Formats: sequence, C-alpha cells, structure tokens
Amino acid sequence: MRLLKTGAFVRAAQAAKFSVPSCSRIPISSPVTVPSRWASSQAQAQASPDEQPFPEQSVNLVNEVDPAKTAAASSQSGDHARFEKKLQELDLGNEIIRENGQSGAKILGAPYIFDQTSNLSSSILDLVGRNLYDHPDHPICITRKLIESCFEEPTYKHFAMGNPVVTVRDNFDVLGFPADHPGRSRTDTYYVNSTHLLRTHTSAHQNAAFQWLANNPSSKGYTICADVYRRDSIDRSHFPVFHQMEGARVWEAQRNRAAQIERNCEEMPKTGLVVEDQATDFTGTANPLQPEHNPDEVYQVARHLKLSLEYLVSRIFEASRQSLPSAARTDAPMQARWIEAYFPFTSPSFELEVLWHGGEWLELLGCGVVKQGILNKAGLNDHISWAWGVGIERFAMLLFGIPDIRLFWSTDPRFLKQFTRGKITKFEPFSKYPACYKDIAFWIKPVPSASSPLGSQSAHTTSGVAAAAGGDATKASPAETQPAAFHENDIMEVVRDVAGSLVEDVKLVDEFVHPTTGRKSLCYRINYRSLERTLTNEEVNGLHEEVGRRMKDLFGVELR
Ligand code: FA5
Ligand code: MG
Repeated sequence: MRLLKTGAFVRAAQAAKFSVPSCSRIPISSPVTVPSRWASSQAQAQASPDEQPFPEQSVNLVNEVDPAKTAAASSQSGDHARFEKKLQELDLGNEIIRENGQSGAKILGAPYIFDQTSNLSSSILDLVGRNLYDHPDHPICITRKLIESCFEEPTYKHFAMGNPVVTVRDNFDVLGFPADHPGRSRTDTYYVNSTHLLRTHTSAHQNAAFQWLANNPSSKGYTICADVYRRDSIDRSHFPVFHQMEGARVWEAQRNRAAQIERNCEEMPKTGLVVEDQATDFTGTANPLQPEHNPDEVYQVARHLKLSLEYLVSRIFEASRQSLPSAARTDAPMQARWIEAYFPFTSPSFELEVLWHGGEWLELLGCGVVKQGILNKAGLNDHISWAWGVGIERFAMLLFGIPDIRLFWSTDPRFLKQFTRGKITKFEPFSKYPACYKDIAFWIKPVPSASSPLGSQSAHTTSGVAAAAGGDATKASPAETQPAAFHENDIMEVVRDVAGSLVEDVKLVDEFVHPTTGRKSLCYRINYRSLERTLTNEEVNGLHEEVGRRMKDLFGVELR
C-alpha cells in the first residue's frame, strides 16, 4: 500500500496541478520562453520591499536528442516495432508494460523498449513529471528562485528541463566519464535501456546549454534546474529523486582576459562568510590546471567561481537566519571551506562544505574550471568557463528547517500550505507518527552478477575518486567479497517499490560470514514510519513480508 506514489495519484496531480512537459523537439537555438504562469501580481503587490518574490525568468531548454525518435530508431525487429507502436498508441501515464515476453515503458508520452540494461521500477516512474521546481509555492521552487536571483539576467539565462530521459552519451560520454566510473553502474543509475537513462545530474544538459551560449553570445552564462535520479540508500537526506541546479559562466577570447576576469571579481558583492580555502594549488597532479590554459586566467576564473558561490551560500544563510524568530538568531558567521575534488569534466575541481550542526562538514556543491574539450565540442573554442552543480534539497532543508527529504514529495496540505512563493518560513512539524522497525536477515547467493536481474556491472573499480553524478565509490557493497550477486542499492530499490514513502530509513545492522561455508549473511533494519498517519501493525507486517518475498525471488537470497 503506497500513500504518495500511485500512478493514479500522479496522473491526477499532473492533470490538476503540475505541467507535464511536451516531448516535441525544439531546436536548441530557439528556446521557448515559458509565460510567467505562476507569477501572481497579487503576491507581488502584497510583498513588502524586503520580501520581494524572486524574479521569474524561466526558459525551457530542450535536448538535441528527441527521446521518442531515438527510441523508435533503436528498435529493430518487426516485433519490436509492433510493440512500440502499441505503446505509442496506449493512452497511459508513466507506466511499465510487459507483454508476450517484451517489455517497455511509456514515459511522459514517449515509448521506450526495454532491453537487458533496463532497471526502471514503477515506483520511480510515478515520480517523473511532478516538476516540483515549477510549483511556485513549493519549497523546491522557492529555493530555485532564490538561487536564480544570485545569478542575474542578462548575464545568466535560466533554464528548467522537464523531461528526465536523456542519452547515455549526454549524461556520461560527452562529459568524459571513464567506462568504469561507478556512476555508470546499473546498481546506481536508472537505465531506461542501453541508450537512455534517467539523468543522474543536471550536467547531462551542459553540452546543450553551452551550444545555446555559442548561439546566443549576448548571454555569458546559464543556470539549469531539473529533477535527477539515483539508485541510492534510504535515509532522511536521500531520496531516489532529488533536484539539482547547475550554473556556468564563460569569457570569450579577448586581450588581457585575466585582467577582465579580475575586474569581474572585484564587482562581486562582499560576504560575511568565514571561508577556509584548502584548494589553491593547481600546479601538482592532484588538482591540476589544464595544459592549454593560461595560469593567470585559471586563477582568476577559480576566484570568480568561488566568490560567486560564496555569495550564493551567504544569501542562503542570511535568508535562513532572517526566517528565525529574533530570539533564536545568532550573529555567528557561517563557516565554510573549499576542498579539492574530482569531476571528469572540470579541472581544477572543488567542493564547498559548510559546518553543520554538531560540527559535521556537509557538502553543498561541486564545481570547477570546465575542460576545454567540452567547450570546444559546443562551439566555444576560444572561451574559458567555470561550472557548478548544487543539490536544491540540501539548501531547502537548511532554509526551511525541513527534517526529512520525503516531505518534499508530500501532497498533505498540512505541509504544502506552510509555504508561499518568495518567502522563507520555518517548517512547523505537524506531527511525528510512531516508527515501527523490522529486521530482515538473509544469506546472499554466492553467484556472479549475470543471474541478478538488477545485477552490478564491474563498476566498483574506480577507487579513491570522489564520485560525481552518483555512484559512490566509497560505499562498498557489503557483499563485495562475493562477486556482485547483491548490491546494497538492490534492497533499497525493493523497499522503495514495496513501501514507497512509508520507510524512513534502511540500515545494515549486522554482517556475518559463516566460519566453515564462507557464506555471508546480512541483516538490514527497515524503519517504517509514515509522515502523515499512524501505520497499523498489520499493514507493516504485510509490507515487510512482501519485501522478503521479493528479495527471495529477485536475488535468490535465503531468508533466515
Ligand atoms: C555532480 O552531480 C556534478 N554534476 C556537479 C558539478 C557540476 C561539478 C558542474 C562540476 C561542474 P555530485 O554528485 O557531487 O556532483 O552532486 C552535486 C551536489 O548534488 C552535491 O554537492 C549535493 O549538494 C547534491 N547531492 C548529491 N547527491 C545527493 C543526494 N543523494 N541527495 C541530495 N542531494 C545530493
Ligand atoms: Mg559530490
């Protein structure tokens, strides 16, 4: 039983409230300006001078690739063509269809034929097309607008990307992801089929956006907002769908470009952030500048990038502080630090972390100087550029004091009614319903991945590399000593499919290797808790038994 995530619900919500982007192809050089549907003149009139709603400047940027056409082109046999035609004609929302040994899905109106790489589940498809970032009173949209307001037009153009189906090429290949990067693994990424996937990061649109800049030289940069999808663990800060924003700024070739960028740095607003910069050396092999670049320019581009993001973070923290009651506000400055990072498409690369409650460092964003090959491919040969990517939920949880990432998907009016466009208000928890945890223990099957329907590829070999775009190289599968019959993300996916948002977290609580047989046993604790009501024992037992059944059927585990 799933409260939030039934296909029927999503279709109703789509019809009533959320816009479903059309799949028609629009040339990259002529983006469509979306009318300010949600900019209410009433809200504008009511806002006090220091509570101005963030500006409305959204544009839809459409990928070069039309997924419907590519999907059609990729199917070869007559059977496939017939099945695809049938899918095309069926009047469905997002749905998976299995018929006579064939399977496929309809996603936002386009048909896709599955192959051996496909690993989509209906629970994930139910979330496609909700477009939370387009709903003006939703905290994701309010946060998006606040971020966009830090990167002003006309220098920056703002894009939102509705359709999450992109090509493997756009998500990984064009960006230079190595073949064994963990982000490419089927355990970490939702594949529609071997050529298409649900984007794992907004950088999937980087190439298209740079092409747009090449054709629109009056703009010098952009932001892109989109929903992104990763097979991941289940806890209060991880959900298989979250939102990212990406930004870039280019400088064309000009005499003394370093001095020009330096002037742009001087123009940046000053912030009160206390920032430690541990990533200033680009001369070694750890975080090198690119050989084709002028070092003076790289240092200025990196400085401009860091100043721009420090400005963004200081605006977020100031907005968060202002939304607290005056007695709860402190004047203590926010502490942040720059550390070195690795992304296949930038060098040097950085991450910004902030000191979180309890003294923990929390990663807010990744960024860097764009690889020259990527700019060249987009027609920006003589340009230099920085780019960044941030997680919107990370900022929104902080801004609104939202304690659980599942809440962003809630349709409960007690949640939705608390937020208003252009305003940052602290979330008032409406209730905390009781949790009910249950353990599931099983022996994993000691066979190679081929027999696992969602099996791993050999993608855990990129060690010591900070993962970009999903695929956590540091999170080893607990089963890694027994080759890939089971990956931790597989149980996460089963739990999500069975119980959806009724699970707060899933944790490995015990691991055990039999001393004589060498077989491995794992025990996971599933914490069932609804955000909206009290779950009955009977209901939780039913869900838990179904999780056990599916683990047995799909992964051949032996329940203990
Ligand atoms: C990326 O996705 C890169 N595309 C970012 C980038 C863009 C780098 C452009 C350079 C140039 P990463 O996987 O670290 O990187 O994710 C970027 C941000 O998304 C993180 O810093 C974090 O804020 C957010 N994020 C990542 N994973 C999650 C998650 N599971 N839940 C919520 N937010 C997340
Ligand atoms: Mg990261």
